[in-house]
Parts: sequence; structure tokens; C-alpha cells
Amino acid sequence: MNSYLDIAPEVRAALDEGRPVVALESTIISHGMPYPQNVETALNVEKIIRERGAVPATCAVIGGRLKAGLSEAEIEHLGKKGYDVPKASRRDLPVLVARGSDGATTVTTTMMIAHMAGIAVFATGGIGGVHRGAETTMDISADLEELAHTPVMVICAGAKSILDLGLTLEYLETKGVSVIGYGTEELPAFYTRRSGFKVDYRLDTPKQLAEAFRAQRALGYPGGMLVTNPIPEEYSMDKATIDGAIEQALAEAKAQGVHGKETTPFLLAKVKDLTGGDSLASNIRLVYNNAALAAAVAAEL
Ligand code: PSU
Ligand code: MN
Repeated sequence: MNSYLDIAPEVRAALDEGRPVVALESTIISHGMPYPQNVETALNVEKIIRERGAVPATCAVIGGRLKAGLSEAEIEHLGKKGYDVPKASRRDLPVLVARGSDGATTVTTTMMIAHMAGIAVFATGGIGGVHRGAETTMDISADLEELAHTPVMVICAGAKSILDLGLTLEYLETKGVSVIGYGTEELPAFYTRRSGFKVDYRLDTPKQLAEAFRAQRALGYPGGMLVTNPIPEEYSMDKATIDGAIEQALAEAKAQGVHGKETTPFLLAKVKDLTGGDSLASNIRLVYNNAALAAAVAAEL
């Protein structure tokens, strides 16, 4: 067991007894939503998972410790500190841990912590991917590399079209990551159910998802699996509205020379400002939807 890892007692008990556990990320808490909705959402997500008989394990770096499972006070702390909590991707962990710092874990580092703890299923909102213009900037999220190497199933609502969704799928294919549509043949685009891009396979039940993941593990693959779960129809956004906001956010990022790890948070914050409460409400609902599916898959596994 990793000497920097703390597994919460409730999570450890569930893992020891073979009960279902679902990992959750913390960048979505510290950087993804405003306070206090971020804390409220994070606690509701945990509640949804518990109501379905699974145990939530929200992951983060707290005081240099890798945490699988947080207390309410720790979630409140991450939500209240917001952007003052550094974003922790793979390359950030060594220094954050050595310094005894806090860190908001991305999809990448949440997968790492989940795997260290022995958790197979992870629910989130959206993943990082290949950015538009990556053919010159080379801005490709470490999330895709982690999916290639770490055996955790990530359940998301697809990716936002701040990214180049076509190139993101190409990259995942190269890396050997199966992209599954849950009840759909089309990659969902986070706020909307459709993107115009096809997923690799459509599966329709938590049991089928669990079977595919078990088969992958039995085949001895090192990598993860990406399950894309479309936002429920009633909460999906108007495509023209969201596309307009994304185009404007991309133009502002370019004009201001935003780059590196700031790109994703900048674009997400701009889109949120431009679309106001609508996008926040949709974002919250799709996370709940993914949490419920993840609990069902964890139970099947
Ligand atoms: N995309 C979203 N919402 C998010 C993120 C991405 O729609 O909150 C966060 C996730 O934590 C993801 C990270 O792992 O941003 C990716 O950052 P980057 O592109 O810098 O790798
Ligand atoms: Mn990047």
C-alpha cells in the first residue's frame, strides 16, 4: 500500500467486504462550480451513491496526503478555498505531496488514487481531451494518458466541445481505450446529448458495462475504460446557445494568450459566466446522473 495514501474507514470497510465503492474527483468541487453549490453538489453526489447501496470515495490531496474518501469538513474546505486549492494532475503530485499541500484532483489523479486504493469505478462530469488547435499547441490532457494506463472505469457525460472531440476520439483509439456510449451510439457533448461523433460501442445496462470491464481486466489490459452517459433530455441545453458561448470563450482565451494548465479552467469559467445559471444547473444534473450509473455498475462488479 502506498505510504502517502489514506483510505477513509468507511471506504476501507466496504473494499474489505467486497461492497461497491465509487470514486469521485475534487477539481469539480474546487474549480468546477461556485461556492456553495459546489459543496452542496459534492454532498448530494455522495448521498445518491449511498442511496444506491454503494460507498462514495471523494478523492483529493489534503495536507500532502492522498485521500480516498473525504469527511464533510474536508469537502467544505475544498469548496470554500476554490481556486486557492492547486489543480493536481499527475505531474503536480510529487511536489504537492512533498510540500504537504492541498490539491484538487483531476480525472487523472483521481484515477491514480482510486487504483492505489483498489476502487474500479469513478464518476465525474467531463474529462479533459485534445484541445482545439492541439496540432500546434500540443495541448492534450493527461486524462487521456491515464485512461491508457490505469485500470479504472470512468463514467462521464462525454467531453465539452471546448475540446476537439474528433481528435480526442482518435487519440483514445491510438491509446487503445474503449469508448462506450451508455444507451447511445453517439458521443455525448456534456451539455448536449449529441456531438455528431460515433462512440466505439453502445451498451445499455450496468450489467453489460460491468461485463465489458471484467473482460478487459481478464484480458490483462493495463488501461481504463471510458463510459459516456448522455445528460438527461430534460436538463440538456440548447446547442446553439452553448456553442456560441464556447466559441466566445475560445476567442477570449486566444486573445489573452491563456495556455498550459490554465486553459481548461479558463474556458470552463468563461462558458459558465456566459451561460449563467443554466449551464450550472445542467452540470449538476449530469453529475448526479453519472453518480447513479456508477453506483449501479459498481454493484454489478
Ligand atoms: N472538463 C470539464 N469539467 C472539468 C474538467 C474538465 O468539463 O471539471 C476538469 C477535470 O478535473 C479534468 C481536468 O480532469 O479539468 C482536465 O484538465 P486539463 O485539460 O488541464 O488536463
Ligand atoms: Mn492541458
